[in-house]
Amino acid sequence: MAEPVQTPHAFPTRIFSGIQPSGGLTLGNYLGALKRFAEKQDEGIETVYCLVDMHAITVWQDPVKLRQQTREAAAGFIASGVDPARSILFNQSQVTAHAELAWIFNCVARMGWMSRMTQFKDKAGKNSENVSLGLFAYPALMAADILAYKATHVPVGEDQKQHLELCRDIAAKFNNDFGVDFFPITEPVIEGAATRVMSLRDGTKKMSKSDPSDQSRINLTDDADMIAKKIKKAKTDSEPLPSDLEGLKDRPEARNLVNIYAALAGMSAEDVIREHAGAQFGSFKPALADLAVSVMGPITTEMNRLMQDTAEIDRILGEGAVRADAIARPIVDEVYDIVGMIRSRKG
Ligand code: AQP
Repeated sequence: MAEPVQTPHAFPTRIFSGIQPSGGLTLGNYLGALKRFAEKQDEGIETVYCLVDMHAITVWQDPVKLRQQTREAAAGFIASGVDPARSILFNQSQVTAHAELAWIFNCVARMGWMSRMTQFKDKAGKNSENVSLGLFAYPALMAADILAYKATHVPVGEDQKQHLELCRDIAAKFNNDFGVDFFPITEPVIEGAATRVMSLRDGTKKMSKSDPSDQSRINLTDDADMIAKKIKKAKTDSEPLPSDLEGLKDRPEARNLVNIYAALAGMSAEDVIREHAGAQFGSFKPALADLAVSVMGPITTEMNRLMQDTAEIDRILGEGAVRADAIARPIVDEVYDIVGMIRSRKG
């Protein structure tokens, strides 16, 4: 059972989160993020959701594909239950406050903090001299995304925990350096049975939209046949499912499929194991495939329908950007004032 969202300080509760349109959305994005974004909105909390296109270009993006992926991601949000009338939904580059605050935070964050970010190390690999400066600065832009709205809570998957800690460090240092209580110390909200959905090909690697192997993930655009095929081919071992979770300790692929089942069915992993104890993958995989198709099928259909009218998607994003700007602009203007910058331009 998820903990109720609590505001830890004087700031009103506001949720912010984002997804990079750096490829097609995956089941990991759906279970770790989108599904929970819609739940938070349905709880009546103020929710601001962003397609972080400026994060996406920290690695090379083909401009034509980036536009397509951004629209497709917007369709994915809406098809997953994010209602643009109740949540603010927009793409990052349309609200300049993000980039402006990111620069201030580049001057607050310390090189040592940034150098410890494991996602940078993973993405840069042995090539760290040759990746973009933006990839290194990514977490400062992420802190700006969140704090431009003084967001108090950020629902994310497990992989973003370290970036959220950095966001808290930046907020605390800014408040301390300038002697203000301006930014909230934002809480990560990491909950549910699938905070870290793993690759279908390697249970120790996160399912990721930029994994070179399409077999490693379920895309939100995959049809029923494709979903069933990918689950059937998913790497597993030859043992049947055990009778408790302890028995899955050293079986990352099996554990991943159980977690996915639990998250899709809205059950705990313990209950899934109890229900399927002793089952071979020959029967568990088809059950999982049926469940995945029944949950994902309507989302895919709705995404396809929404993608028929890209002008309407652009209109929704534009309208969301105006609403987002109305919150972020005064906050960033106040930041300039706190930092000591003259703001005398008229018009
Ligand atoms: N495998 C996952 N399991 C659970 N949650 C996940 N998220 C991503 N993958 C999983 C959550 O989705 C949100 C958006 O992530 P993102 O697109 O901004 O960046 P990412 O975490 O780097 O996702 P990808 O798919 O791995 O993108 P690429 O391949 O472009 O780097 C976040 O809340 C994330 O936790």
